[in-house]
Amino acid sequence: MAALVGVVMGSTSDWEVMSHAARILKDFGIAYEARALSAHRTPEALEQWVAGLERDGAKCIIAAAGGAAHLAGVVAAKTALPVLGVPMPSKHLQGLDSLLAMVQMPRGIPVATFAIGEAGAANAALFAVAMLALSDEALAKRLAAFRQQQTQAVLSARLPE
Ligand code: RP5
Repeated sequence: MAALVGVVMGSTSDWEVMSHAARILKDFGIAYEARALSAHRTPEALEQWVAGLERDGAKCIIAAAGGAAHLAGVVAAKTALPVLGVPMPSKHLQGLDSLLAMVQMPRGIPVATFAIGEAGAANAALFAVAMLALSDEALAKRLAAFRQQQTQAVLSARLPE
C-alpha cells in the first residue's frame, strides 16, 4: 500500500524519538514510510524520496532533525505537500537550536513546527491523522475515540496518597 504519510529524520539516531510518531501512525492504521535521510549529507537521495512520495500520493511529510535542522525546510522547498517539522533534542543545546532552525522559515515556504522531542513526534503524527481524517470518516471516528479515551484517562487518574 502506498504511503499516505512520509516520515523522514536526519539520522538513525533520531529514531528513538521518532518511533513515537511511527507508533501513532501504526495504531491508527495509516500507511507510512519512514527513512533516515539528511538535508546535508544525502541531499540528492532526499529530493528523490520526496518526489517519489508525492508521485505515489502521499498527503503530508513529517520531518525531524536536530542541531542545524534544515531537513524540514528543505523538504518544504521541494514539495507543496504539508510538512510537519519535529525538532530533535540535541547534545549541546537541548534542541533549542533544532527548534529555532526549524521554526524560522522564510515567508512562502511553511513548515508546521511541533514541540521538541517525543511530544512533538507524537503530536505531528496526531496532526497528520487529523488532516487525513478530514476526508476519511472512519479515521475521524477513531480519532474522536482516541481523544475521548485520553480525556477519561485524565479524569479517572488518582494522585498518590
Ligand atoms: C542531525 O544531527 C540529525 O537529525 C540528528 O538529530 C543530529 C545528529 O546526527 P548523528 O550525528 O547522530 O547522525 O542531522
